[in-house]
Amino acid sequence: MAAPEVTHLPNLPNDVEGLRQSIRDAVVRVVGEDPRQATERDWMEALAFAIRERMVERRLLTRRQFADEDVKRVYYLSMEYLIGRMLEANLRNMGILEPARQAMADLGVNLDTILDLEDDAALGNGGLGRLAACILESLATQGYPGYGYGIRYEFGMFRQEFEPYHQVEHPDNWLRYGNPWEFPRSDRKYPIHFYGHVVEHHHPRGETRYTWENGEEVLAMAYDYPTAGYGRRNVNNLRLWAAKATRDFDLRYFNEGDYIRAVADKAESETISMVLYPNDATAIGKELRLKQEYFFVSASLQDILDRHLALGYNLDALPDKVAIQLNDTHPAIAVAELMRLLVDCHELSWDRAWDLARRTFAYTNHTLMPEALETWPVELMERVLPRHMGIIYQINHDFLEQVRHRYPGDNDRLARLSIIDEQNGRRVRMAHLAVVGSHRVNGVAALHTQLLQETLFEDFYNLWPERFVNVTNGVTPRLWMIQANPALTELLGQRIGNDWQYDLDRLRALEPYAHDADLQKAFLDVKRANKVRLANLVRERTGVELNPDVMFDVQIKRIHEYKRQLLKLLHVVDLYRRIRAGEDVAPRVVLFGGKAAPGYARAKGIIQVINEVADIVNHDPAVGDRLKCVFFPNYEVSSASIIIPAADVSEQISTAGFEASGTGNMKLALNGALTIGTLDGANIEIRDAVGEESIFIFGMTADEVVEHRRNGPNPEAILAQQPNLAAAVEMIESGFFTCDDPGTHGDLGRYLRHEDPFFVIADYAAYTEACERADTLYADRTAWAEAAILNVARMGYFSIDRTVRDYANQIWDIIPEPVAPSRTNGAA
Ligand code: CJB
Repeated sequence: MAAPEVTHLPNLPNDVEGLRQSIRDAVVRVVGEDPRQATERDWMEALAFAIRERMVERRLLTRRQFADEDVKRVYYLSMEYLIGRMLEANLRNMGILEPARQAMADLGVNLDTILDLEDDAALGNGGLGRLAACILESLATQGYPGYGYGIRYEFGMFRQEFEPYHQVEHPDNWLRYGNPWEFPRSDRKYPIHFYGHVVEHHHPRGETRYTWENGEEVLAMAYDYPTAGYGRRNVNNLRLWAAKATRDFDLRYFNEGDYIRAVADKAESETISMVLYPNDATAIGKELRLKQEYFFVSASLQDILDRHLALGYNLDALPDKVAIQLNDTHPAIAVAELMRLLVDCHELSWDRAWDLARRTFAYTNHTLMPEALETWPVELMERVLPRHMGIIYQINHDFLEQVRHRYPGDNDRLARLSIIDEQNGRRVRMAHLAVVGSHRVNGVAALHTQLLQETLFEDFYNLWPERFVNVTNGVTPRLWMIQANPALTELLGQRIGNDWQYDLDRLRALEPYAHDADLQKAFLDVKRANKVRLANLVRERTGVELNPDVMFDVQIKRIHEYKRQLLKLLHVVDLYRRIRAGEDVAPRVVLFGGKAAPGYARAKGIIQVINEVADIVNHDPAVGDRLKCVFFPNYEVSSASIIIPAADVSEQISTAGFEASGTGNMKLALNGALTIGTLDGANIEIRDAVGEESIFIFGMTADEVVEHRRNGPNPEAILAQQPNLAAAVEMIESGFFTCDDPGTHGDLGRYLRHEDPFFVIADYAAYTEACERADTLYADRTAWAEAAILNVARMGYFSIDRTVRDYANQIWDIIPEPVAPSRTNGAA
């Protein structure tokens, strides 16, 4: 037993005086600057250090309690965490935002200015990465023992600029000034192996054993990011891995005498964690990507097993003490890696290891898009991860035996189910590996889960129906309401108190006041103030003036054909033409935001044409305030929190059957925007929750989309019957909006007229009709306010806290373990 003074944890004060002291000390002791000369950035760092020492204190208390209570832990494996800024979120969740504001003011520093200096941590592409960040925040908030694992990319999501119309990508050097939130753990390093070959060792009376020899080794080093729960003392941890060259590496190469090459090779081996691939819902297929996936999975599993054993559990207890969630197929190689660790390193029998692995893993699917389904050429897998290829063959062999017994003679079914796709040049289907190796598989919205069962995983569903569950996505109200929308938070507090912050269903208490004229007025005033805030930001970023008294119609999300930014753009062009023709149209601001994958030419073309249209529309004196079109540059978490509270209308207009869930739809609706949407993803559940009168549904259903495709779509015939739409397409393709080469958009015209793979043309009439319904309601301010208030009141289901409880109960079998106040040595 260590002496009490060794095991004692500090107990830092959280009042204004205590914080002021810590911050002032940190300027000197950590930042190394004289408080008389400290810059705003120095104060920002000092503040971050003062918070992080308090966070780590609670982190250690949380960890002690979890160890004492023998809890089961969940580990979330994700290639992406789209966190955004951390300073304000940490201050809020630690419950010290207001004392810190005062402490900073006492030191002569304005907290809001400081908050604005921080770069976003953008270690993700879009919905999938943001969901992961919301889940971690909720795990801590609800007191669940839950940990994230991922990659500490040196360069996150690229910064988007327009030059002048097309997207140009700039590197996101988010770590250039260091990062006060991370704890580098130089003692937490694991070797990660690539290439080489496998040697078989035959034992006369036992199983054959395998060793993986030669090849290259990189080290994965841990960086910890404490994650604080809101209104609780629990602080969990996000552990991100960075690649470091091994010492061996140094010796081997440096001794050969080519010093410069040796240094270059060392740097090369560290590129594994260098950059996030900026692709959303498309498989990348590059060797480096496979290495990234294996790198973080192997390090995480080694760490999980180490902790499990260090806590004194044996390996047979793994599924009782550990749940591992695979966030999409990116970490699916974990199934083979855990088998390797258990069988090759811990010498368990194959069957025992397989039973443990399957009961430990669960897999979330986030998309049905075929191009997103990762498959790796067998040849590549054999070269990079030879042992894993052997393990996958063995898993597949055992699995197909099972199928053969269940469906004798059904070879087509075997081929469809096999983990190896023999049709397309022999590839490993990572989604199949994930399903076979998991005890639960979930989709992220009711429709998505249903479609998974009926299409992508139909054969698996028939085999193991009990494995499939739905867990509809959610969003954290801490970021997406309390932080993003302080004015509405305040209003809610005055009317219904603050219980909704912990239990979002309590928003329902607002329902009886939806007709209340005072509330309606206050609600509309809040919305207007948020629109002014956004208009200021838009002016600063783009120079465009927006009138806060017209409808703000917002489509913010990754640029994808299936998300149909082109549908919205055709509407803009249609309105513009009608305004020029002297028609009276309801005024609106249309705001787009989102990034295109750098290699996705069609998506980049969509950005370009939106910017070109915007430029003409916004400068045409005949238009004035009746129509403005803005492409907000570099859409990211921090700008989302300004845009979302200002939206009147939320565009959720994907081709039905393609958007797995959407979460932007939830954030916007929670902030009082009314949705114009298709019956796709979670829009269906949003409609069920808010009621038909608070949402504008339009367009083909997922079944109708399938039917329409089967019948052979004919966009030209539709165009012939819709003169407004035809005129809009013509205007674009004729070069009306391009200043240089009028032929630029001919291709886009051909695409819409002859291909239209996502049925923009087929859904256009229904879409504009839905927009008109929205215009009519918007013109009636009372009716609009009532619908929007009801919308907010009924969004409780879409809290990430409900999502996380669904995972905990249906999949992970874990329970909350709130950190007891007494454990905090009396700290508040
Ligand atoms: N999603 O963001 C991504 N990236 C992918 O590679 C695949 C799917 C999105 O995940 C979100 C969270 O589940 C969903 O809401 C969204 O519909 C889906 O496109």
